[in-house]
Formats: sequence, C-alpha cells, structure tokens
Amino acid sequence: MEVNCDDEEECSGKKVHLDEYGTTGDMNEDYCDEPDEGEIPGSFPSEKGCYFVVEEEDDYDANDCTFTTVPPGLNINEKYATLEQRGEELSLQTSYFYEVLNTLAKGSWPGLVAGAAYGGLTIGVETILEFVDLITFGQFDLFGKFSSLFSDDIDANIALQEVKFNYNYQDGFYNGVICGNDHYWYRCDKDQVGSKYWVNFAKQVSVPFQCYEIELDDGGLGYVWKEADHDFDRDGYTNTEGDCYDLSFLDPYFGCPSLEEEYQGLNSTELREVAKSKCIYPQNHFCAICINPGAPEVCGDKVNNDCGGPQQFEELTQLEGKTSDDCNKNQFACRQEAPPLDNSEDNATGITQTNIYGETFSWINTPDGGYCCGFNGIDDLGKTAVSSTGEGQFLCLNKEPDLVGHDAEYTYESPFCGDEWCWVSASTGVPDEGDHYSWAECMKSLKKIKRIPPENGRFLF
Ligand SMILES: [Ca+2]
Ligand SMILES: [Ca+2]
Ligand SMILES: [Ca+2]
Repeated sequence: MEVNCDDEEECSGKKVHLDEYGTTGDMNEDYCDEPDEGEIPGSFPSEKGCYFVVEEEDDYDANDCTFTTVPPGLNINEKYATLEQRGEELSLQTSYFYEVLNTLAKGSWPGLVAGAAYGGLTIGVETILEFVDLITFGQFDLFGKFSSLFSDDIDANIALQEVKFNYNYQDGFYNGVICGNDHYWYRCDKDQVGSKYWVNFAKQVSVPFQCYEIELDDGGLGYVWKEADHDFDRDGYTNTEGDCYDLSFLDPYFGCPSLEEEYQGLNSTELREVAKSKCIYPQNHFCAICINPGAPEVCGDKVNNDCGGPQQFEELTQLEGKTSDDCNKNQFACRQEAPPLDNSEDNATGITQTNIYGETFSWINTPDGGYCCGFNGIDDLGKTAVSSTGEGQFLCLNKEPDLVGHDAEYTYESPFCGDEWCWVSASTGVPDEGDHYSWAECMKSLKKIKRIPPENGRFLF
C-alpha cells in the first residue's frame, strides 16, 4: 500500500486503492529510507502469512516503510476497510464456521439414523464430538498485534493501522486478492470468475471463496472474492445449494473417496463432476461427499442420499420424499433406473438410482403402489401381487433353480425380470406348470435364509 499521511487523524481519513502486489522482487526498496529487516520482508513467502507492505510517502524525504503478515483468508475486496477491520471480519467468519461444524456434529449422522455399525465399530454422538474437538482453531494474531512491526518508521506504522483501503487496479481492471494457504496472494480476475479458492481456516475446516465479477460505482468492472457457504465435504454443493449432509469428518475412516489438491481453482460444476466421478454406489452411500442433490437415491439404507434431488432441499432424514428410501415405494431404485424428468419433452431422465445391494430387482405396479420383488431376499419368494394394469396375479420368483425348483433350462417369459428376480404371471409363466397351486406349502418348508451383506458390516441387513 502506498499512502501519504503523517498522523492518526490524517491517516484514518485516507482511502486508497492498493497499487500493487507481487513478490518481494517487485518492491522498489529505493523508495524506503535505509531499508532494514524491519521495513522490507526478508524470506519469501513468510512462514507466518501473507506479507502486507506499506510505503508512507514523504514529499521532502525518503519514504517510511513497514510490513506485517496476515493470515490465510484475509480478503481484500471492493470495500474500504483497515487491515484490522479485515482481520476482525475474518475472525467472525472463522467463529461462524466453528459454530456450523459443532451444530452439524451434534446433528444426525447417517450411520446413527440407520442404526448401522461399520465393521464392528459403532459410532456414537460422543465419538463424533471427539472428532470435532480435535480441530485446532488457530488464534488469529493479526499483525501479531503489531509485534511483527519491527520498523521504527512511525508514520508507516500509523498508516498500516489507520488507512482504509480496497483492492488494486491491474491490467485495466480492479482485482481483489485473498491470502492463500501457502501465504501467497491469490487474485480474482476476469479469468477466474466462478472458480473457488479454498482457504484452510483450521485443521479439517476448509472454506471456499468464489470469484465474482461486480460493477463498480464508477462503471468499471471489478473482480472480488466472496466467501461461499460451507462445503466441508467438497462435493461441490453448499448447504444453500441443497446439500443435506456436509459433515465429512467420518469420511476418511470409512474408506470414502476424497479430493486432494485437485479441487483448488475449480468452479462448482467442475468440482461436482470430479467428486461424483469418485463416488461408487452403493458402497459409498454413507459418505458425505457422495450425499448431495446430484447423487442417486440408494433405497434401503435409511438415508436420503440424494437430498430429494436437484432443487428439492429435503433433509437427510426425510425418507419419504421425492425419491423414497423404501425400495417397495421406489421402482427406479428397485430396478436401478433413472426416473423421467418432470415436464421433460425429450424423454430426458434424472439420476439413475440404486439400492443397497446394487442389484436390479423386479418391480410391479399394484393398486396400492407397487412392490420390489427380491429386495427382501428369500422372504419375497412366492409373494403374490395383483398388477394394477389388469394383467392379473403375479408371483415373485428367483431364477436360481435350487430355490424355485424348476428346470435349469427354463427361462421366465416376463417383462418384469431383474438380475435374479422376476414377477412371473401366475396364469401363464409359472415354471413347473401344474405345481404352482402348491407354492404356499412349498414356501413354508423353505428354510429362512438371511441375505449376506455385500460387504461385511457395511450394510444394514
Ligand atoms: Ca454432501
Ligand atoms: Ca437412501
Ligand atoms: Ca431421496
């Protein structure tokens, strides 16, 4: 910052644009009087934060210089503010996100909702809070409360504390900057619009700032970082964009996918694509990064995996929403299909849904809704249902000869078949024709067999 003011009153009345930012090599030390280590930054970048340098210009003498370091997340935008005011704003933001995290941690976690145990490890609320307690929130010591002001150039120090400034002017535009995690300044400019820079406020607490174009009072164009809402799991959806589950602390403990540094600088669309490409369903159905409005509903896990879908804004625990978690009420998840989009004219479909077994079951529409043949395993074998479209009664059967007892070469003639299960017309398609009246008796003799979970302990059943 370059400014000319000589006392508190004069300095506090000043409003200046920053005129430059760059590396120490960009500084013209000749402007400072007898520059020493207190006036000019030494090693670059600083281990403490981003450098902020002041030259207080004197008409009659060499300029006074000083500098300090500021923490990651300190944002220099279009508003005129002192450095200390910016520090206070950052501190407020940090407190806000800490509160959000605590609230999230005390809220419902999918595993608790589902009553599930992960690989023998049962996780309770206390455990989640322990994870949160592990967060170390750094105390902001902006300017080290001036302890890092080694300079004895009084005028420059006063300027540093009192002058209001906003962002700078480069390449024909006003460009805001934010202090980055690596203690370099990051510029928001016309090439960066829409991209997000993630600031690590604290351990496990990373918050996106998004680059926006704004029109200035003087008609010029400005570019400014604005703090976006929280997206702790980095799935590209903030909670205001409909993400119903953003607490990602437990993701690493359960083999959930995560993004490395590749998320920096992406816009929301790109970030969503990257995150989505890493999620495998149904395996990652409880992962925060895999639960959002762009995710598939996974029926049967007692979690609203898709938050209802785009623009639905349902809660994580809302199971009977737009896309039901009950496989017997959700033909698309039962059959692993995509529902048609509302008001679509070109047969466009929504997101392909699935179920906790990742298997295509057999669906039938009935007068009171429908039923997903096979989801309940052997319990479904021999279940009957009447089609709501006038095709009569159907039986739920499995293709496995040992279970059903039909000829191995027999193939069902049914439009309803899934991978292993079929709704078969009771009047036309029953195997072992002639015996089907004894189905009920046959079923009673079958030993009840529980389904084997797809992964040990990972699922409910
Ligand atoms: Ca999420
Ligand atoms: Ca679900
Ligand atoms: Ca749902």
